[in-house]
This record gives sequence, structure tokens and C-alpha cells, in this order.
Amino acid sequence: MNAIIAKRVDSGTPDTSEIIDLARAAGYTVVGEVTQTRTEDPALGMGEGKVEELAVLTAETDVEAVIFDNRLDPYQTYNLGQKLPTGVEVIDRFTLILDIFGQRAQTRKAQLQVELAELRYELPRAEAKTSLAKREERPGFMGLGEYDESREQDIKKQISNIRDELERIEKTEEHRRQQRRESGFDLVALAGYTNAGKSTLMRQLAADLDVDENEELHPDLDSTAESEDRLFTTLGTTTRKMEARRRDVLLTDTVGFISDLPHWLVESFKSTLDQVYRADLILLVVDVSDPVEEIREKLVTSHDTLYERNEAPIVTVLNKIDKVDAEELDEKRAALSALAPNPVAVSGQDGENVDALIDRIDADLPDWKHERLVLPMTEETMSVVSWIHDNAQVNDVNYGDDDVLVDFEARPTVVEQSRSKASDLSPAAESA
Ligand SMILES: Nc1nc2c(ncn2[C@@H]2O[C@H](COP(=O)(O)OP(=O)(O)OP(=O)(O)O)[C@@H](O)[C@H]2O)c(=O)[nH]1
Ligand SMILES: [Mg+2]
Repeated sequence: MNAIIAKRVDSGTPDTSEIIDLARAAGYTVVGEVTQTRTEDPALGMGEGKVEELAVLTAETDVEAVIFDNRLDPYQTYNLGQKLPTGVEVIDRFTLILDIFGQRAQTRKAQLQVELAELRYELPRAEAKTSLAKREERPGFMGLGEYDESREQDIKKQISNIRDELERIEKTEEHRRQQRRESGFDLVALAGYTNAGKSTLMRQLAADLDVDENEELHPDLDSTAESEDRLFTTLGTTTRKMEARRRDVLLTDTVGFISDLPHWLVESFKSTLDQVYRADLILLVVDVSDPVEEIREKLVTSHDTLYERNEAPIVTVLNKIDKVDAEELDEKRAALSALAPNPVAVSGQDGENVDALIDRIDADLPDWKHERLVLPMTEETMSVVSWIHDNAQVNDVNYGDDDVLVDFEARPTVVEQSRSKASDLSPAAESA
């Protein structure tokens, strides 16, 4: 499929490298581009002359689509379609991203998320059509002929159904996370922009997949975390056991961020990112071979997104050090020191310095807590003691006449849970 890229910026020079990567990721071959620096034209987005130029180029090069790296409103999309040769699709940045997501969505959840995003994209357009047609200002707007208010209702209904189903899936996942925590796992998540190298690092950090007794507990443990030099290679979520030092760690790889995503699209994929937002520690991966300004911007945006939802410590990983020399690395490290005070620089590809990263993960995971619990002797007491054995490092158990003292160390959340289990035993239970 051939496509032409079109991009307008208010000022400065238009940079089309990212949109070209996105187009490639969606399966297009980019055969040309038309760019312009000027203020937005309300009717066409670009200036009329530029659109003429675009139409000529489109006709000459025989393309299926024109991909705009701009936000197009429904009117602009329609008007552009009228100006271009028939059969040429007008695609904007967001439909393109949705297209990629749609092609890659493999799980039920990913498919639902894509559907949700598509419907949310369509809704304001359907509303616009309805209201336009109602006022009879532009009958047959967008070639739809008779306006159909039921389409709008239909979209709303579908959105609500999908939300319900996603909610059910999320509940199951939350339950699974909870089980993992209860079995003593710390959850570490990889976050960062698409193509930063998250999946490559995942393969370095994760233990060879051992199909163990946890298999049933972790149905999404996956032996393959793909990586490819194109955007949005990973859409779903992969969780694997990590080779850590003293902790049992599960590492999760998931979808990458991308700049300038509209709110509704981010929202639609919110639950995929839940794995990141609920983690005990986040590895924020950046491609250190990017220009330093770009890294800075990506870090700022990532921090905004992550800190809004999670208090977990963030370890910044400067990845792809094999692509920069020592001097450049030092310069970038210094330039980014305010945003990433103590980053770990690695090459996920060569495995260079990955050991140091594992040490950091171990050091920065929230500390285990020491606890001494006195449990009253009831029928349930022994099951609580055995739960603590399963989930904590038990130092000592002392059986008294009518109580049991358990001395142990565990993750903060396990300590919390054991306290609440203890207090459920009887009102007399107390923390010693
Ligand atoms: N030179 C070099 N290339 C790397 C390194 N790590 C990853 N890459 C390459 O960068 C590209 C993207 O890597 P991925 O691991 O797929 O990136 P990702 O962050 O998972 O990307 P998404 O799944 O799209 O979010 C691939 O071509 C990798 O081979 C590295 O340390 N050095
Ligand atoms: Mg990936």
C-alpha cells in the first residue's frame, strides 16, 4: 500500500520522521511527502494551494492514502476527500495509530480497547453529522445522505457494552495481580516510549521461561517478548519471572507511549497500562541515542503520566549505550540529571551493564518490613500462620498456651494483609 505524508506546522520546519515510522508500522510504503509551515486552514487544514499540489502528486504516484500528521476535524477530512482523487483515503495521525493497534490486537482485551478507541473517535463525528443534518445546513454531509440519529445512539450503546466487558476483564486481572503479590512477588514494570527497547530489555532481565507450578496462576506468562525496529511492536502485556537477587520479581512489558496522543486514545488503553501503574517499581526506559531535547520531553511526559497514578519508585534506564560514545553519554547524563538524577545506562542488545540494573532493581524495591504478630489461638490460626509462611520470610514461631507469636519479614503489603488476617481471628489479636 502506497501513501503520501502530509504535514502542516504553525512555525518552524515540519519533521516527518515519526509519522513515516508510524506509516511503515501500519504497513504503508511512503512514496512522497508534502509539508507546509502556515497557520491552520479551517476548511482544509493546509492551504488550498498545497492541497492542489497534494492532489497532483497523489494522482501521479498512484497511492491508496494520504496520511496527515495533523489532527483533522470531520469537516476537514470531508473537504480533503473531495479535493483528492476518488478512492484515496484521508487518514490522520490518530486513525493511523488506531489502524496499527487494530492490526496488532491479539487478545480479546486489546481488541476491545481498539474497538472502544474507534467508537470514541467516531462519536463526535456522528454527533456533528447529526446536528449538521438537523439544521439542514449541509444535507448529505460526508456523503451519508439521510442523517441517522440512531447511529449516534448505537455508538453510545456499544461503548457502554465494551466498557462493561473491559471492566470484567480488569477485575480478573486485578485478582491475578493480587494473587501474585500474595505469593510474595514484587511487580516491576517496563515503561517508556515505543521503540525505546523495553521488550529487548525484558528478554535480558527475564529468566528463561521456567514452566513451574505457577503456570496456572500466571496464564499470561509468555516465552516471547517480541522486539522489532518499528513503532508499537508490543501492544499487549507480557509478564515473566525475573532473575533477581533476593526478591521474587515478576517483570511486565507492555505498550509504549507515543507523543501527542489524544486523551480518548490514552483512556482506551488505560487498563493495559494498569500493570505499569500498579507496579512496585517502574523501569522508565529511554533511547539514549535520541537527541537530548527529545529525551527530555519524553521523560517529562512520562513522569507526568506515571506520577499521576503511582507512587512507586522510578528507575530511569538509558538504553542503547552501544549507539553513543562515552563522551556523548556523559553529556546527556549531565543534561538530564535534573530529570533522571541517578540513571542506569545499559545496552539491552549487548547485555552491557544489565547486572548493574538488576542490582538497582533490588536496591530500589520498597523495603521489606519486620513484623511480630501475636495471634490468638483459634480454629483459623494455623491457616494464618501457614499463609504467612507462604508469603513472608519467617524468622521465628513461638507457640504459647493460648496464642502464637510469629516473627517475620515481608513486603509492606504482605505485612498489612497479615495484620488484617490476624485481627479477623478475634478482637484480641494484636501487633507485638
Ligand atoms: N543498538 C541497540 N538497539 C537496541 C537496543 N535495545 C533495543 N534495540 C533495538 O531497538 C528496536 C526497538 O526495540 P524494542 O525492544 O522492540 O522496543 P520497545 O520499547 O519494546 O518498543 P514497543 O514495543 O514498540 O513499545 C529494536 O530494533 C531493537 O533491536 C540496544 O541496547 N542497542
Ligand atoms: Mg515492545
